[in-house]
Amino acid sequence: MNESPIQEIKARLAQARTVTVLTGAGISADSGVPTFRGTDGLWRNFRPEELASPEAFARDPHLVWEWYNWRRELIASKIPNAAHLALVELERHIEHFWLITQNVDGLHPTAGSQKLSEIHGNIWKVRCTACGMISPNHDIPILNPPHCPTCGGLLRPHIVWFGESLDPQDLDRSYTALHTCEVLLIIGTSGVVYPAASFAPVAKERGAYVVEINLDPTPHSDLVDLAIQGRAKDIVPQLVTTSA
Ligand code: BV8
Ligand code: ZN
Repeated sequence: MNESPIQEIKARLAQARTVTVLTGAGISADSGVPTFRGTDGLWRNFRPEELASPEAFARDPHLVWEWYNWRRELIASKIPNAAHLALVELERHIEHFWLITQNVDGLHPTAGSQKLSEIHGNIWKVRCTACGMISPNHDIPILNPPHCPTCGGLLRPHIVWFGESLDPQDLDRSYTALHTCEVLLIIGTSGVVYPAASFAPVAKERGAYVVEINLDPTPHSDLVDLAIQGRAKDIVPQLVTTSA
C-alpha cells in the first residue's frame, strides 16, 4: 500500500503500458482561459444555445463569430501551464498513450502533445459550410464572418456545437483508448457534456483504474477509484516527476 494518493497514482502509472487522459476546461483555467460552468464561467454570461449551436450560427453568423473572435483574442495571449507540459512528458514515457481533450483552445498541441484527439474541435481552425474544407486560421480580429478562399462559402469555427455529432474517427480513437487503458486520468472537467461524460464509466467498466483531478467534486467523484481535489497545475506535474 502506498502512503499517499500521489504515490499510489505514480505507482499505477509506472506499471501501466496503456494510459488515457481526458481533459476539460479546468486544465486551461490555470493558464487563464475561462471555464464554462464555474462562477466566472463563459455560460454564466452566454446561453449555449444562443452561441454554440448550428441554429445560432444559421440565425446570426455575425454574433457567433463576434463571440469566437472575443475568445480567440483572449486565448491568443495564453500559454500552456505546468499541467499541459507534464502530459507531454507522460506521453513520452508511456508505451500506449492517448490524450482526449474537450478543450478547443489548442493549448495541448502548443505544449507539444501529439497523441491526442481534440473531440470538440479547435478554435484556430475554420470549416467551410459549403465545401467542407478545414483549414488553420489564426486571424485576429475577425470583424466579419470570413469566406472560403476556394469556393466563397461561409466559414464557421471548426468546433462541435450542441446537437452536432462528433467526428467518428475521433470517437473511434477515443473509445479504443478508453477500452484498452489500464489507467484513465480525468483532469478538470465537470463531466456533464456527452459523450465525454460517459468516458469515465466506460473505462471503469473495462477495468481501468480511474483517477479524477479537479478543484471540486463532480458527478464522477464517487465512481472513480481516486478523486484528488486541487489545481491541475499543482497536481499533474507531481504525477510525472521521477523523484519520490
Ligand atoms: C452529441 C462548444 C449526438 C462551444 C461544447 C440530455 C442528456 C444527455 C445528453 C444530452 C441531453 N441533451 C442534449 C444532449 C447532448 C449534448 C449534451 O451533452 N448536453 C449536456 C449539456 C446535457 N451533447 C451534444 O450535443 C454533443 N453531441 O451528443 O451528438 C447527438 C446529436 C444530436 C442530438 C443528440 C445527440 C456535442 C457536445 C458539444 C460540445 N461543445 N461547446 C465552444 O467551446 O466554443 S461544450 C463545452 O463543454 C465546451 O466545449 C467544453 O469542452 C465542454 C465540457 O466542459 P468542461 O471542459 O468540463 O468545462 P466546465 O466549465 O464544465 O468544467 C470545468 C471543470 O474544471 C470544473 O469541474 C471545475 O471544478 C474544474 N476546474 C476549474 N479550475 C480547475 C479545475 N480543475 C482542476 N484545476 C483547476 N485549476
Ligand atoms: Zn469552401
